Amino acid sequence: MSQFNFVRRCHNCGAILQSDNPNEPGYVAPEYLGDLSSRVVFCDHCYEDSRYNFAPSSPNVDNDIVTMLQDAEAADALIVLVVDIFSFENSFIPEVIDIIQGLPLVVVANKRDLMPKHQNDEDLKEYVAHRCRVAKLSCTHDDVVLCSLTSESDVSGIWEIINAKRRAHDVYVIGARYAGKTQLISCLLRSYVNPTGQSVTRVTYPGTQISVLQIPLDVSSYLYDSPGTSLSNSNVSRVNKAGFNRLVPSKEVEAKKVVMEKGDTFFIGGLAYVQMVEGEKTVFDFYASNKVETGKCSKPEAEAIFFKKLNKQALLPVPEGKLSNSDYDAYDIIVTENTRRDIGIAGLGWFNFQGANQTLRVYVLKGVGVYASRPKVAPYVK
Ligand SMILES: Nc1nc2c(ncn2[C@@H]2O[C@H](COP(=O)(O)OP(=O)(O)OP(=O)(O)O)[C@@H](O)[C@H]2O)c(=O)[nH]1
Ligand SMILES: [Mg+2]
Repeated sequence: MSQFNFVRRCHNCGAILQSDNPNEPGYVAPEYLGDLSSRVVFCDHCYEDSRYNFAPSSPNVDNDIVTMLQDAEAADALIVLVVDIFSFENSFIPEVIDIIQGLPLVVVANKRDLMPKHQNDEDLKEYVAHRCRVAKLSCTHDDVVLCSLTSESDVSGIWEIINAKRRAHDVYVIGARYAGKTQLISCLLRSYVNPTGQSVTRVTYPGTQISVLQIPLDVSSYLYDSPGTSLSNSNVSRVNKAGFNRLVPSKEVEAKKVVMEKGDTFFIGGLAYVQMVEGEKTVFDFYASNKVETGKCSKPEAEAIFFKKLNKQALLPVPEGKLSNSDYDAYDIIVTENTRRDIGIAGLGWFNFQGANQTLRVYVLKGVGVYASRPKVAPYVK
């Protein structure tokens, strides 16, 4: 009679696991191919990606934006990268980074108002610069401007930095959707003095279909805005309008204390759940919009309970459609550092905790980015 054997595959990329050739897809050390009953197994390649702070998946990028940035590169232009400081860690796009890597850079870290007030601004700037460096952008603390942009914001300081850094070259304002580029441009225009006879116009960028605002800076250089790059690997692209309004914080985020022991599971809306697979009892500070519903479950059938709640819309926000665990990716994050650490989920929020050899299994909707990092916000001490 024919025999059917279970074929073991990498939980992330699906490659068939093998221990024969480290240079071929699906390689894992032989000891990991033993008992698979209690572990999610990654091939070495996928394991390295999640272990060393690389986003498991990057957002898609439009060819027109690539064309525009190739022009920026040829013109040795200044790049003004706008990021939403609440969640930007998974928004870097390797294809974009490759092009802008060698160009002068200003990072406008926007939405400071959503971060806890007690957090030191200089440390936040250093965190943003560090995350840019993790993404392979050359960036220091001094390249980062922290701001909250309302219609009344005074951005004359940002103009000064732009003018000092652009060395009479063009300027391109780029960033992910929803980061605040339009808000920045409208603030910049309020304190803009036009030194030329040319007007500020909306043009179709040469060689592309994209419509950009062209702001003359002198007779031969311009500042261009650009359409936001995709947030395809963020939870914000997985929910409807009502879900989006829950997910995006409307005020300063506050830490919610979550105590977890081995075997506990924490539900985050219907978008993610996190299990403590290994480790001693740990207090986690969880930062997210206060409209995201959460819950802790200590039962072994926590996963089934999550999907029951999810499909009854009892955990908001929920992604659309009827979902099962095959719609979620799982990452085992093994914390080897014994310092404070963050584990974050794109567009949703992050946990801060004292590292102590925990293993956390993070389940997110397929393709949603997860990251591990030094802390963005220090714990509040009274
Ligand atoms: N809390 C807060 N919200 C902000 C801030 N700046 C912008 N926003 C809000 O963020 C949202 C997105 O801002 P936009 O300026 O439209 O962002 P964008 O980068 O132009 O987005 P796209 O055009 O989609 O690429 C809007 O609802 C703004 O009101 C800020 O400093 N703090
Ligand atoms: Mg815009």
